[in-house]
Amino acid sequence: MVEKKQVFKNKKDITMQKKAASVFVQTLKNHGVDRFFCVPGESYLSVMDELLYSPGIEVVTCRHEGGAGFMAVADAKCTGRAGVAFVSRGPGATNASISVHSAHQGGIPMVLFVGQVNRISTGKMHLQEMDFLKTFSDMAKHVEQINNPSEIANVTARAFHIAESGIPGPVVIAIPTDVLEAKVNINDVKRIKINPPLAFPDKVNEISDILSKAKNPVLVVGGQIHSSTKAREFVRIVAENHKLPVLCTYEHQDIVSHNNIHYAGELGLRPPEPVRKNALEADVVLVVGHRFNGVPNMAYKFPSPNQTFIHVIPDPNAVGKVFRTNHGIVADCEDFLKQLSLVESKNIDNERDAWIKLCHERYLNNDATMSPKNANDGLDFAHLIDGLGELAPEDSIVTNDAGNFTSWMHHRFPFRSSMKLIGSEIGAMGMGIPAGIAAAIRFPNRQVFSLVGDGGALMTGSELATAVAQKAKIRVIVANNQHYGTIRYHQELHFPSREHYATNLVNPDFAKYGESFGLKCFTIEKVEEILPTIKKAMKVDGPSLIEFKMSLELNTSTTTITQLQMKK
Ligand SMILES: Cc1ncc(C[n+]2csc(CCOP(=O)(O)OP(=O)(O)O)c2C)c(N)n1
Ligand SMILES: [Mg+2]
Repeated sequence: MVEKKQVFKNKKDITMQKKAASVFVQTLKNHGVDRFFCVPGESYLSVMDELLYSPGIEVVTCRHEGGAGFMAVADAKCTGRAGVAFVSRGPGATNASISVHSAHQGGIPMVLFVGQVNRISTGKMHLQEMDFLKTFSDMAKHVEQINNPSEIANVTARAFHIAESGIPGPVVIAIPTDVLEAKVNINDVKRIKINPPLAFPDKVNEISDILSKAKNPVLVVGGQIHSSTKAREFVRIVAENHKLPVLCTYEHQDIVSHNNIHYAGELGLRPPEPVRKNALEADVVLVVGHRFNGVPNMAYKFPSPNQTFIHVIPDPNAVGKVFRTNHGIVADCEDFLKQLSLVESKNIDNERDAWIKLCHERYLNNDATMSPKNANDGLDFAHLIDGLGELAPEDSIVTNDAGNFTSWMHHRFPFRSSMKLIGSEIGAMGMGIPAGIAAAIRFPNRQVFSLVGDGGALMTGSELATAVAQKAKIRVIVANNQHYGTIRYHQELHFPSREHYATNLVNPDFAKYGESFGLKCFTIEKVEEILPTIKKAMKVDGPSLIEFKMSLELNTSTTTITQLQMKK
């Protein structure tokens, strides 16, 4: 029963006696927060209580803070705004930390609120107490604990500003229980309006000239522009106007339609040789939106010292950090692309069309997109990806977990820029199912396919209960090869001719597992079952799951276990 909350004696009391939790909730709303993902805890009951009287924020109750955090990251990828998660003290925060790490390296805006012990208990190793400033200092863009109740609105507003500005990232805010419950005499705070840094038009013209005069330039896009529909359109126009092949960074290959002649491939994990050539043969490399740390630089080989490197990124600290940089442009990436799309390019060599065609053909004919093979121990995942490619509507959302099964998705699935790919830029297992749930709640009318391995499926599979509770129309596809197949691949590669330890898995019957949560489930054991089963799964008015009995022998889209063993 909802009871009347506070009895005020006179009007003055109303302004004097606001609960900090109340100001906090209103400040969240001012920042466009309409949903957060949580595992509740006794440390922030007052926030939940406040939401009862002040509706407008939907609370998605999750089964594990890792799931809640991944949902917040995925929600950010859907909206372009900070995704929000709420967890309780040390146990909740440490469970959620994988998503903070993922958002940090991926440059994804996120705010994680952590209920903290009362201030009087600080520094005493109180039950579940943790110094979050220390814990998250290497993982988050910013960490802060609100010790003064009067600061609650300001700090909350700044959290969103920091998470979303420059290169976005995760902000962790710890709030002691007694701070939330304190009475304050402050008002809620509105969103801080900040103009992002814009590129100087002269510099944009200079870059346009360099691109026009280049022989084999490439545009590399990813990171920050991934969640902007407008930026995708500017990428398309820039590629056409300036005659550029476009490479996409890891987990961002949906920025460009794969049937667009300008698409030159994905600089993901183990890119196929032809795609590597597209990158390495360029004379000018224009990277927009990505730090160019880690995966896309192909083990620090790209861009090489012989290539002119132009880096557009909204953070001066990211320029020249990893590579010698010829032109560093500290600017909002969408605006840079917009400006560049409006500059008329000149002096473009006629041979540029041939370069674009060559790059696209290399992508189309790369050795990772070979015809599906046969094996005795299960099906080639290529068949499933081909079926999905045939049936997925143009506005589909694909979420993916980590594992070798994704190699077919990365190299074979015909992404369109109208689709959305949501994966973890750190290759974190456990992202696939929660990400699908967050996307299905955000876009209830789009088909959402979540690709997971049998390993990842049981890392955050408990969130299937959340999918059922939320009536999220997610289609989970479990690529079941009964192994941590990726690690088995690395064992064969690096420690050949030995027993293979720790990589084979004992699994549940995934269809029965899903059914026990209330999902409609299917199993695919034959190639001819693929299309009818996907069609049936897509029609389910609620979450559905397909277990795909996959071969371990056909371990990646490029190699088989036997081939790896023959190399020994
Ligand atoms: C949270 C997390 N733990 C461990 C790893 C290391 N890892 C990468 S892939 C993988 C195996 C994935 O197995 P599965 O989901 O079955 O996919 P498969 O490799 O068989 O295709 C592991 C353990 C990781 N990336 N993330
Ligand atoms: Mg597996």
